[in-house]
Amino acid sequence: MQVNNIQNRYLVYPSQSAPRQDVQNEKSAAADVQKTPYNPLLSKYIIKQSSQILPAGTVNAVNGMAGTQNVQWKNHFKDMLKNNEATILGVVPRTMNAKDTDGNGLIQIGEETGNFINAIERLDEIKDMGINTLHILPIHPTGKTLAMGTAGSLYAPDRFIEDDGKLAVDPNLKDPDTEGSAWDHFKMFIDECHKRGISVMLDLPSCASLDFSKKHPELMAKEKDGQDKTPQGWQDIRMFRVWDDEGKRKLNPALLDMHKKYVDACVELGIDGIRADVSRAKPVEFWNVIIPYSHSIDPQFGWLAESYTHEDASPQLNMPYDRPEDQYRAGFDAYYGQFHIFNQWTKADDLFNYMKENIDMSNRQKEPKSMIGSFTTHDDQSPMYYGGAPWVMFTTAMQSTLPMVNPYYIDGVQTGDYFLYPYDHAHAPQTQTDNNECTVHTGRLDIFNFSRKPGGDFPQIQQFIKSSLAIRNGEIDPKFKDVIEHGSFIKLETNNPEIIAYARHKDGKTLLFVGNRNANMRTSAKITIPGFKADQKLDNMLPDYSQPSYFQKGNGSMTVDLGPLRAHVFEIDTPDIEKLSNPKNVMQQKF
Ligand SMILES: [Ca+2]
Repeated sequence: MQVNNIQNRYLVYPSQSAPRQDVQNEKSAAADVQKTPYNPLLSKYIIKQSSQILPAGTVNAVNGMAGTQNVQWKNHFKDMLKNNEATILGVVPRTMNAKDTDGNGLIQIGEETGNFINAIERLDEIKDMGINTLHILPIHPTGKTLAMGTAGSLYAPDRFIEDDGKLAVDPNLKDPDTEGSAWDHFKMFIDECHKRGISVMLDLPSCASLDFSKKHPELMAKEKDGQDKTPQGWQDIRMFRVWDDEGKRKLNPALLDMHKKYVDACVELGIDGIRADVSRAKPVEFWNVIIPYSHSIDPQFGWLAESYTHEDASPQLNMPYDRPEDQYRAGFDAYYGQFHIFNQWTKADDLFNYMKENIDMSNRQKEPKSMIGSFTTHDDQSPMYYGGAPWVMFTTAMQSTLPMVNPYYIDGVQTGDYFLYPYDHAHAPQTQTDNNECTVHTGRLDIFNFSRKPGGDFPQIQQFIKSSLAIRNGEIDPKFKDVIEHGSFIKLETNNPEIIAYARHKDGKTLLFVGNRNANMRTSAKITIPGFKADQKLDNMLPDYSQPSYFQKGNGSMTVDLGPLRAHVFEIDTPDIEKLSNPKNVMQQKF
């Protein structure tokens, strides 16, 4: 589709927004579809109207409410995080299964936005990929003042809970063709996840919208000059006042009360845990109250901190420094970590040093802790920019076999979405907010508008993820699950820092990972593998991609010549590899 055509037919582009060649080359399939001007409000109205003339049986995605009422589910999410057992997909219900029939990226007249009912259609595919946990990005009604995008940022909630104590759910997420409220539909969605063995983690925004702050001044932080406290770069949100008296370390009781009610409302819906957005925006004292409170209601309620690392903590204006270890001590089961900067780790030791630091940190805690494989989140640009599908496959093979890591994807990455939106910064005549600009963070998942379903043109990535997670999930050999989740992590010495090689070992079973970190060139190395035999049979458990690799086996070592970004996982027969390795290369998370 030509960007210029879009400009003429739908949208008024700002003059500085030059059409990009890559956008012009994408998606031309919609050229024949009749176009109508973009108008999200009218779109909603028409969808609603059309539902009234269609027979209900043809439009209900699930068989009414009755089908979801007797779901047997026992939350075990905290244990999943402790045991590195979660495989997570981050999803945005507003776009998750949106039907952008004309392919212009936006949902407009006659098209269907994502909602909780049509999202159910995607759960079987997600389960089939090997995912057992959804990270659901915020689902609250969005603030409309100084808003970002025509739908409002997911992280600028207008309210968190309703007057009746129920979780506040964005009415846009209600399917107009299915009976019940948006809350009912969320409950149906959660039940459908549980039916498939998928746990549900909800995203708790760290700040509130401007509209919220006006309604709840008692909850909001002020600068010394009386101005609202606003995180740098985010005009649409305001920060909470966490202290009543910071000197005496007395927390704001109204804010604690609101968050307890939030936990209650989550448990009522059957939600299994919370992802705390910018967890450092609240002090450990705060989490020391809220997390134990959640466990008093549901001992298996799991907590993931959006926290990175001590050294890297950017001194962002108005945000305290990041302290992942404090977050662990405060009760979080897992944190984000630094894999999103893996593109800057050009040497294998960068990875090994980082893993050692984290395993040591977990071992200092009272119970095991974990990370997520945050190679790409909604805050990061698509990993496709770093090396296309092979990059995603390479990092998939790694995060499927690393210790202390729960694999993580943001929706769209599994099929290679570049997160380019043709309407990027365009001016829309109609909006649900006070903003007519279709704000997008270019190259990142759209969280500001009613946009298309995430996804790209590389289904082979999803197949690779499925094969890779199948090793981890124990589908190829049930013992591999235990090796990957609980086994030792053995760094293997090589004579080339671009080759990443490690073994995972438990109870006599060994998995070997060998990969070429270089995105552009073949790389060779000799890898020392204690206990390895020259007659070892090598069957790569991962699908082929990129260029072929070559292996020359010897006793105690292997010489490899690997294609760019090529990763391999083998089972090898080295029952004594731990004993034969240099002890400083053997790392073990304590359980
Ligand atoms: Ca469209």
